Amino acid sequence: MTDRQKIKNIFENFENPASDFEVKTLVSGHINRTYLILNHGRKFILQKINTKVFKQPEILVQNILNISNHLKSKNYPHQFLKPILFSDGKFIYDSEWRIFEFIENSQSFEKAKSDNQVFEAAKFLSEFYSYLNDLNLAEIGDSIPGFLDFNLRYRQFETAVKNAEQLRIENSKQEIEFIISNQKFLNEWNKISTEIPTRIIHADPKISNFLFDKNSEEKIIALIDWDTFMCGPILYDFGDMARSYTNLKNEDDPSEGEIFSQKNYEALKNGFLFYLKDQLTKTEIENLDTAASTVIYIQAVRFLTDYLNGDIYYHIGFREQNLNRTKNQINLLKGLIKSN
Ligand code: GN1
Ligand code: MG
Repeated sequence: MTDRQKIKNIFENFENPASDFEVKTLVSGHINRTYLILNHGRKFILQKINTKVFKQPEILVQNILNISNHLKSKNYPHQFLKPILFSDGKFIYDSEWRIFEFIENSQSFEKAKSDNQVFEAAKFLSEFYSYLNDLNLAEIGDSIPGFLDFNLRYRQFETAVKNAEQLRIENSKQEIEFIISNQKFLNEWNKISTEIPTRIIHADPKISNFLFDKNSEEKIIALIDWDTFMCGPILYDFGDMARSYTNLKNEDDPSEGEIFSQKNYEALKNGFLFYLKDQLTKTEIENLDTAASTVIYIQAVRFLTDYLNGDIYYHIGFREQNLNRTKNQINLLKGLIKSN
């Protein structure tokens, strides 16, 4: 059954059965499929969860509910995700569909626009965490087992190199060599990882996961994409923000040239520490740079692994996209290293 037919079924079983709904495909994210639905003057976000990646969608839904209930109980001052029940009283339809209220009057950005914008996004996340710091870790399930296991990521890369088709190996020879000869980033992380505490983390705080006021490039109204909430090192989130906010090029732009923004990196640190300064441990604060370089390195490993595996994980729009994404991460990592 196509997505469109499925969506028709979903809406026929929804609140007041709808004959007049409009479906728009939204280009967002590399994993799930996202649709905007216009129905009786109301707007919804309907998503098909990629169950190859999120093998137990009920965990992710429970995490979202526990977090939104916690924020509600603490009068969190911003908007947050509100899942909607299907007519059978469940939050997941047919094991893989879920629906949210649409957050109106917003816009999002694929790439950071300015250091002020970076500061605001990092500060917004920092504030968000200050509201979660008394939420029990037991409330949050593991949405993707192994997601934060960087050693596993490296082993998956090694396996992919062994099994890849020759042409893909040849096309990515330089990138494979870069990953193999720069394992120091993984080793540095391994040295600190036992010393850093486990916290509740978003695990995907890239700039496109913040909704901004539609008339402002700096006023944030909500943090979205809560699927990867899990327990882990908050330094992962810092590293992923560094990966996203300091990149002056698109994530799949492989070209050489100025790519790393030091100004954005400083703004990120200031914003991130805004509400968290007194809550983080000394090891966490001293290892922001380690986190940035390791997370960029691991993202390069992940894109390259997927390229070698024949593009089975990330959606691609053209054949070499995962290789281009790998090159972009490697260039960004080189930029970060040069500036520090
Ligand atoms: C994926 O699907 P999306 O765009 O939200 C990925 C992240 C990567 C990101 C790179 C579950 O996120 O880990 O950092 O792409 N999500 C998953 O842009 O693997
Ligand atoms: Mg995501």
